[in-house]
Amino acid sequence: MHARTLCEDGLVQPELEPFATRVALETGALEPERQVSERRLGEMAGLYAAPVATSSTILVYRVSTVPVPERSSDLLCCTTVIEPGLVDDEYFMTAGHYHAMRDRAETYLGLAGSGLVILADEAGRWRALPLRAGDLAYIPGGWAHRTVNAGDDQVRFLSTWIADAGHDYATIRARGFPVRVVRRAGEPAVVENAAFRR
Ligand code: PAN
Ligand code: ZN
Repeated sequence: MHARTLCEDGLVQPELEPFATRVALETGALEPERQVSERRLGEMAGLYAAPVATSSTILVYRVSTVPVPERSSDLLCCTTVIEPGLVDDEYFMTAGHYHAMRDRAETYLGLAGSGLVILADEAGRWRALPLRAGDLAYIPGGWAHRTVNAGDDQVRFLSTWIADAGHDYATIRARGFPVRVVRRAGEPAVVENAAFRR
């Protein structure tokens, strides 16, 4: 146990005050809102199969975070809202990452929309999990993860993960995922990613 949290009498001394945050289910916003980041299409050039203008300011997703100390005894939470859209035939998605501390797990709870979580491990295995309202996706350590908006409405979900995990985006940027999610005859299809490098 962490030395700082133990009193002389052996009782755990809490370090943080309990607090409540509202998740506005109809928008994915947090109330109060403290830390918001937005990912625009131009920043995602190279992640989609088709070329993307680096100047594009089209909003792809927004992340609202509940800030807490980034240590193993805390949990980070955020909501993500992915807009509906396509880049050529590839659905809008998050950048995707491994956790910098590879063994750190995470859960996603779907709040709205029709999403898919694409997972991959460093041996090149992949999985796809559904993410609609009420779906809980469990992301064990060692699996990179990316969320795809495979529908026509916003995808909104709540993530919770061990707060010292950190994010490794560079590995995914260099290698990609083994699969992509594309629209075929109006329906989402998971297809091999020709550009994937193990
Ligand atoms: C999520 C993601 C969030 C945005 O909270 O960070 O959905 O995706 P990218 O981080 O890939 O841009 C999570 O997995 N946190 O660890
Ligand atoms: Zn993560």
